[in-house]
Amino acid sequence: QIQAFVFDLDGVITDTAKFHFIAWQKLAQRLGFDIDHEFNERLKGVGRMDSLNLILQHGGVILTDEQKDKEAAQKNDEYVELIADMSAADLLPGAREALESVRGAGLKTALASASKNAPAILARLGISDLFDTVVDANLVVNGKPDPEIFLKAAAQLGVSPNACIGVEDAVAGVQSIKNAGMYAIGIGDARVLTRADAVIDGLHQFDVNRFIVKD
Ligand code: B16
Ligand code: MG
Repeated sequence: QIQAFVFDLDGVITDTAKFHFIAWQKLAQRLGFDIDHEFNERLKGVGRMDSLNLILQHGGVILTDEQKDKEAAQKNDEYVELIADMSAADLLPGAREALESVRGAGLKTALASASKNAPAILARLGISDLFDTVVDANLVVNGKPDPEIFLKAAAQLGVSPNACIGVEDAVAGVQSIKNAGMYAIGIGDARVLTRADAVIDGLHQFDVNRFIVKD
């Protein structure tokens, strides 16, 4: 019996990837190289420091740990400035309706995001009150595909993982859900999200009744 849904943020509820891209591109250019949109795809769902390491590798640049901390902080300052202008207009189609339908069916909702900025983004989008609990990167040690973030969300909800459904757009995110022992809904291309139990184009196609059994 399904009791809760655990949602990823970027690519599911809103598109922050475009803001991350602008800030990462600035960082790359400071260091003398470029990143493109295709490369940006590899950063989706990947935490801040792991993303920085992938970018540095891509540009063939080696930095000390101290320099990395400084660059990551500057990137985040720029990113925070970009997301300050976000509003409900930045919700992806069907996102609010999906959250409301889950709650309307008497189920719990959680957010599982690799972003340390997740609570601030929910506030900007005006949907903080639609989540029973939020697990962001500040609360976990291991990034996706490790199951830690989804398991922590289930624990905070007080629900067994096998009574949860996870919703993710990234390959590593779907793996994290499956590693946690949950049913996985993928958002995107079924040929890419091969481990997902079901794949839809976006939350505008989400129908809670398709995934729960009513008694
Ligand atoms: P921050 P998600 C992820 O969000 C993004 O997809 C990823 O590109 C980003 O690097 C990561 O959050 C960390 O974000 O720098 O704000 O802590 O998809 O897990 O919601
Ligand atoms: Mg995502």
